[in-house]
Amino acid sequence: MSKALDGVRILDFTHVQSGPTCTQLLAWFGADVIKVERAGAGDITREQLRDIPDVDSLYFTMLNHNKRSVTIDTKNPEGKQVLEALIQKCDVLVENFAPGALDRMGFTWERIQELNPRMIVASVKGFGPGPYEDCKVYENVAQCAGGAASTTGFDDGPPVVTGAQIGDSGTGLHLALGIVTALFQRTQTGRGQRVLAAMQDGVLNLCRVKLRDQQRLERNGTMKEYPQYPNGTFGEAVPRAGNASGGGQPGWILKCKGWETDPNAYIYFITQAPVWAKICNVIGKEEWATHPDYATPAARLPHLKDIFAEIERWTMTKNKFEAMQILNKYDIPCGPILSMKEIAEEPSLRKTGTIVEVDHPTRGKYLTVGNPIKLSDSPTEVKRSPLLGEHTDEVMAELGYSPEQISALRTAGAI
Ligand code: CAO
Repeated sequence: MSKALDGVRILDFTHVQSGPTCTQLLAWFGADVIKVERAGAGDITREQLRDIPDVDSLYFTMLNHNKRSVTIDTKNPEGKQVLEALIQKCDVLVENFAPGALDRMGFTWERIQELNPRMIVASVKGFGPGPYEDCKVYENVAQCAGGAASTTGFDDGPPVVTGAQIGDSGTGLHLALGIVTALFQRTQTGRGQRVLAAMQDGVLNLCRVKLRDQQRLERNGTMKEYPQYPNGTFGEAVPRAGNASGGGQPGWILKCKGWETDPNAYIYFITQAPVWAKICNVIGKEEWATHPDYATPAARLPHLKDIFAEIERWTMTKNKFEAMQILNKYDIPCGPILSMKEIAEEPSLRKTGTIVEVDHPTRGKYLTVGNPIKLSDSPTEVKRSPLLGEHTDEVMAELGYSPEQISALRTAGAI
């Protein structure tokens, strides 16, 4: 069966997490992704957080499926020529080097345009143009600069970063959308273009609702769905809202049976307005369905703390899956707090290909997250990540180099 991006060739000059997330998605959609790495070392994540000595780490393998790996020294003059040949052959160059690194290598936008005017050059950087544009950035820096950390955590504690890699993988997703959009526009214009996804911008995009709240706070001085109302005070900026749902339907994380020993024996419970009477019935507080202090969403807002305490008295009598089963019968929105162990073992995620077992020649079998985006006409087959330089000869031959030339370039240290 054909793939959505069949025929698209990507020169993958990415490393660590943000860029590789993007090119892995493109590979899953069918693009031929040629990862260019430094000879001898490769992407630094190959050796980071290793769980098996001398074997590509899970950090690397889980971000580089379905790609080919070639090693080129792009600072060697002959290596540069090989890269030039690749630029002429590819549709997209994706990179997430520190600001200016590609230019220092000699591959400015102008030079790339000369080599291939149809080339799309897609970059992840920490910041867009401005005071911080020259800074190197990692995940948590982006979470802090993009508004996630200041709005995450509890009011009486410090800012908190989230486990979801919204700075790296989130920006990789943004970049992938930019690339396919630019490819689409190229079908009309015939021209390439530059695509930039700054990590600060990507995180802020995901924190959009918090900028909404900043303006609501400035206008009204309060926000009734936040736990600070009516239990505390608001300052000038959007506060940390703990586990409040942040939407129009109040929610909170509640203890379930076993919470004393199991750190994940919790459920997220939403007091959705249309099912309020059912919630009252389930927890044995039938009188709240008509009581003037509890009957309407507006009346409930000042009492949310007490309401969740009462619901928790009920959830603590059930384990999180029992509670979910009972609440689902009444269409009450809720969700168990699932541990990574529970997710890894969940059969339905294996069935859909969201969790996949992959075999690797040096590491053996391991689990990975498959393609979270399912296309009905372009199914994803997750293939193991490449060994360092595994495809150098193959790609060089495709570029037209003879075995003798390949051997000479290898001796010169260019590949
Ligand atoms: N051959 C020769 N040289 C190569 C090469 C190759 N195949 N591939 C890379 N290099 C060189 C680059 O040219 C660069 O050299 P110069 O500094 O002399 O110009 C050098 O390797 C390293 O590049 P770098 O500065 O990007 O790497 P770093 O480890 O110091 O920084 C990071 C890493 C992530 C902080 C930085 O790349 C960055 O800020 N990237 C943009 C934001 C980003 O993507 N961050 C997310 C990372 S995931 O958490």
